[in-house]
Amino acid sequence: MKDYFVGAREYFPGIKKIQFEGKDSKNPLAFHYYDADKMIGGKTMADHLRFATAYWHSFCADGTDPFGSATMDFPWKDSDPKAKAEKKADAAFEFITKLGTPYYCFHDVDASWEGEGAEEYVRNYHLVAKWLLERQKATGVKLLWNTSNVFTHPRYMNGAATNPQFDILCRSALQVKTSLDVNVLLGGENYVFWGGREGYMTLLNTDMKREREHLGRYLALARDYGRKIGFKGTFLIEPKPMEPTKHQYDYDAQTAIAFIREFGLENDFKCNIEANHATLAGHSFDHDLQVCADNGLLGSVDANQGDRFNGWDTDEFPTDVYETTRAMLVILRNGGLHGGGLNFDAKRRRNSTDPEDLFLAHIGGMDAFALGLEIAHRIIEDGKLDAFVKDRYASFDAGLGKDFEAGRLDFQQLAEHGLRAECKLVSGKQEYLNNLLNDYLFGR
Ligand code: XUL
Ligand code: CO
Repeated sequence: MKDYFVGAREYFPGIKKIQFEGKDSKNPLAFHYYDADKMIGGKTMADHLRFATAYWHSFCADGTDPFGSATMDFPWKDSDPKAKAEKKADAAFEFITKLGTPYYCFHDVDASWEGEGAEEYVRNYHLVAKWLLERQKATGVKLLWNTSNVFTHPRYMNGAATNPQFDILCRSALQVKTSLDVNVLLGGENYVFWGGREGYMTLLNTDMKREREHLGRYLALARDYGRKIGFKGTFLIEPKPMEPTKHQYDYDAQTAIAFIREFGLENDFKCNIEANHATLAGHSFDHDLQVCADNGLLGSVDANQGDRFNGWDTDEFPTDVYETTRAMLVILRNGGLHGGGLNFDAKRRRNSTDPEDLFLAHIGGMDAFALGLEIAHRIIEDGKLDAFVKDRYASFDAGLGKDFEAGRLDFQQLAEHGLRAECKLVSGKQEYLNNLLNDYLFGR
């Protein structure tokens, strides 16, 4: 990555390129654990973690919440939407290159703007895509994924691909098609569908079967279009159980995978797992990652964390090393993220208003995942945890247990063995394993 692209002006003055200074450094604007070039198990940290900056939280979310107005004073604000978009692109690339995430992600309307009507929307987006391409070429920053925001505009209040009005389904298809065109231009490695309004508020007004079939057909058609124009990456479905819609069709990883299989999309689609979406569904982050890994459908990750004391999507930066370690265990055992990455779908708190707070937030997230990577690697190398789990299933590695796994026994034979089965109580040893994990975390 080139040092940094500076547009017409510097948007984060006084902040230099963030360097790795090690764990003894007292400099908060430095990495203490993320050392991009450090080799871990044959790959650099950068290649393991494939970090991405999210355009929407970092350069668009101005601190507005349901109870208060904007708190962030973005120096790229401008009453002219075109000038604002161009300044925002400069600010974004300055930030990304100073921070050093190799990738970025965006929604159409994060980087561009709606304008007056559908044709202008398409024109604006192509113009912005040209600016983004120039900045990608100047810096070496790459596009992990883009997506279409088909949930904010009032026209999508009843959904996009699952809207009961065909016209609105088509209007959203225009956005997805344009985003795919832009993706191919920018060499995007994945394309995301998050169905924030694909679901229902009440069954009293909803034909769920028809809506899900529309979504399945729509995704297949988008896939066909993408392949036709040369998109070689992976399509990703990002599950979330609720918020904004009461009941979203891609509730969690298992539901999204069933959907992918039901509509024959498994050769082109995988999942983009977001930590705070998993917890909102009542699962741990590593649970949803493991479900995808077990199905060969772990595509990419939206790296964030929720607040354990409330039940919505707070999109905080990941700082909990216990969680990042458990996530990295799944990712390492999956052989890595392959074409995916760790995208910071996370926002600083609305009262973190200093420009440096945006850097500090990302540095914390990158360091937390770097630590998680190192610890998870150590756990796997050491082998104690894996050996424990393997041993727990030893009764399936020989004799009748092995025959059962190989499909050589019928149900009557299982029952016959049951007649003389020895049903010993074998401890699951969860407390021992929790303590072992703490030993790895705190280096004993
Ligand atoms: C919303 C969310 C989205 C998707 C992309 O909760 O996670 O930002 O990641 O649309
Ligand atoms: Co997300």
